[in-house]
Amino acid sequence: MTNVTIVGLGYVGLPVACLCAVHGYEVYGEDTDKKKVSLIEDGICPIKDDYLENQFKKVKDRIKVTVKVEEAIKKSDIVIICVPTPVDKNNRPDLTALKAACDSVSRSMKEGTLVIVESTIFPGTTEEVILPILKKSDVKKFYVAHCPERIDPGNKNFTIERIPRVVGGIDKESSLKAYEFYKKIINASIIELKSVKAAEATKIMENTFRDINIAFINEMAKSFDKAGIDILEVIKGASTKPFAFMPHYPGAGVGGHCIPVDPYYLIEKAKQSGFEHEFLSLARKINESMPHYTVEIFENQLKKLNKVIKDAKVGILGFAYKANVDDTRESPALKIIEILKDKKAKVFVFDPYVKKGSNVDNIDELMQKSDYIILVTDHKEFKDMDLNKLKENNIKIIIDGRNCLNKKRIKDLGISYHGIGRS
Ligand code: SAJ
Repeated sequence: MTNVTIVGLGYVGLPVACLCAVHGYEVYGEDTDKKKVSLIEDGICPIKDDYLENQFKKVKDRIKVTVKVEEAIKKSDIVIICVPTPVDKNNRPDLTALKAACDSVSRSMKEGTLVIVESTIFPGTTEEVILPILKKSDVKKFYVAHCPERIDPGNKNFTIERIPRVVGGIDKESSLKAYEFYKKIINASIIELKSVKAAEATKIMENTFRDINIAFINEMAKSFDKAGIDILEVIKGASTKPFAFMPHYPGAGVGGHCIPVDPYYLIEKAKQSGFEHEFLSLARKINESMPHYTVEIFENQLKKLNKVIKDAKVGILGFAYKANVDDTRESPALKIIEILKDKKAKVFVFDPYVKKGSNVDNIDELMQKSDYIILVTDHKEFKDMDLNKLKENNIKIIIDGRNCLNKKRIKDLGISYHGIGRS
């Protein structure tokens, strides 16, 4: 029986642990969040995601989380590191968790262990940071590869086993061992790249590609708003081109643990080798401006009603960073709420997926307490809401931060509507 230890049981590690268990591996898991560990011990999936909860139910008794991580690593042939790699307040890569995980591995791995890192890292991290720590081990031979995670939380089509992967090893044997492992658990193509750096750069490039495209459409939205052009119409038009156009959508901001973070991993690393990523940095600036832009639109609408933002009762629909998930990391809602509070508005928040972020119990209560609404997350519950309730609760302005509501219906109800590049 091949033993696998997964270090980090979050949005990435837990799906990997379930997948390994489904494929018959003896699975050990560890997470520094003891609340998460005790939920898993009690057979409760700590992450709200239909697919993952389903998978977890099938294998929950086969993921051992009580064993100390170093005891587990001692018994494991494969160790997969899936810890967070965020940025600090200056947008510099924070590898604290990764280094701690590597320390545990170097203290306890056995001969011939295959160490795989799935966490997103900048090109050079494996050779410059991870290897020096692992080499502190007295083990003579071990293997190291990078296989960047490609989890898309909430995506029902591309579940983990259906997403193609790339692997790159510190040497040919490491790369081959990682390739063979993923071939066993993933039902999609596995590509071996020629170097571990190429694998590190792949993930950074694919997510930076997404960030600049979102920045592009956010800038177009700001421009079209001035020109009175509905950007959704234009995206619909451009999308009829069967090649060379890829639709992205403007919004109240760019959140999550990937897109707003990964570009900085490259920007900061490139700076060390004397290269300034002007374009990537500008794209980040544009995307980070969207929460402010959303509040600015709201204030402009208030002015038209001769109202001011001080003491305005504003309902925020959505706290999560994207639709139909409970993850709030880097969520634009956090920034929008902060700006509104700085301007002395009274803020009510409701998110059906994030009870702890809500200060009212349901959408009805939010509408009763608010005079104005800013939709930040396009959860299906909000897209399907009964718009008549806006009228019944005398909502005067709705800012549609995801351009997901029926603009005409809202205007016909005599309510001021403004989206992002859509009015
Ligand atoms: N967003 C926009 N406009 C868009 C797309 C997204 O404003 O056109 C915003 C979302 O509202 C959210 C943020 O950007 O706040 C990130 O959205 P996302 O759809 O990129 O969701 P993530 O962060 O879960 O991204 C993951 C990524 N997957 C991995 O890193 C393995 C990303 O590479 C995928 O492209 C993305 O899922 C996906 O396609 O759904």
